[in-house]
Amino acid sequence: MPQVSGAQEPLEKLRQLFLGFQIDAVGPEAASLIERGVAAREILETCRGCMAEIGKAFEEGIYYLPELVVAGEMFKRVSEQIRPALAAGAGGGAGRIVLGTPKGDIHHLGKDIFRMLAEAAGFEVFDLGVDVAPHVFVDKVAETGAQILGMSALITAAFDPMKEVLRLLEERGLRSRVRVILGGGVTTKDMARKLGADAQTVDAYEGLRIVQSLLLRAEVVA
Ligand code: B12
Repeated sequence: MPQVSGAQEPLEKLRQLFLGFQIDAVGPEAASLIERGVAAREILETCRGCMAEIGKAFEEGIYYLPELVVAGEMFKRVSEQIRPALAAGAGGGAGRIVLGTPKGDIHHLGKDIFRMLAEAAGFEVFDLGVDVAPHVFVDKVAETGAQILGMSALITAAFDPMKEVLRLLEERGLRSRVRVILGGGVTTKDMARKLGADAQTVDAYEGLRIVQSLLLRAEVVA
């Protein structure tokens, strides 16, 4: 079971509330941390770490689906509090991103975080939601002329649909004009390479940096 300690540094209290499933307390605590100047990124990382611990306990049969559901709700409440801090600096015209969670997977919290950050950095994001069929991703890339396609995967069942997206992009002659980035807890650099994606990350901030640099490189090549 996740360990809850007695330490009290700023983020430790949030961690304890999260791991203690204090659903009504996590939002206010996140708001208070923001007010005290703690970076949104640190708050996010703390909660993501808690989610991973809860996920591990689920895997080990210590927790069940209801705990995952509550964890998802707690993360949503924290996100709502830090949204204004993430959205600071919104601009426009940075580029277009098609984003979604592939077929078979309904997790969306991490995808939503990446979307918030990308929009804040001036990207136009076409968020297709969850359980998205391969051809829907590809149609949207064709329709919008997006330079980036982002897919978020939290379960291994999403691998085959992602592979199919890459195959369809090739088949329809779109692969050379769109950069593909994978994110989400279950993705790895190795699997991204095997699928033929351009990049992978489990950190939304790093994802944003990668997307910006992929676009710069695309401009140089064009
Ligand atoms: C919350 C949760 C749920 C919630 C989801 C709530 C929601 N609205 O999204 C609910 C209860 C619905 C759920 C359901 C299930 N879940 Co679940 N879930 C989790 C849990 C605990 C947290 C996931 C999460 O939101 N993490 C927090 C976010 C912020 O992290 P993240 O997604 O990695 O995102 C970050 C980065 O990766 C990045 N990012 C994310 N996407 C993208 C995209 C791009 C383009 C970029 C650049 C960056 C980026 O940005 C984020 C911030 O840095 C994980 C455990 C874990 N270790 O993650 C299990 C976990 C993912 N679930 C799991 C399972 C098995 C299931 C179920 C099958 C359970 C069941 N028996 O029904 C179902 C799946 C149903 C389906 N078809 O999808 C397994 C998957 C195992 C596997 N390898 O396949 C996990 C790993 C738990 C485990 N250890 O067993 N789950």
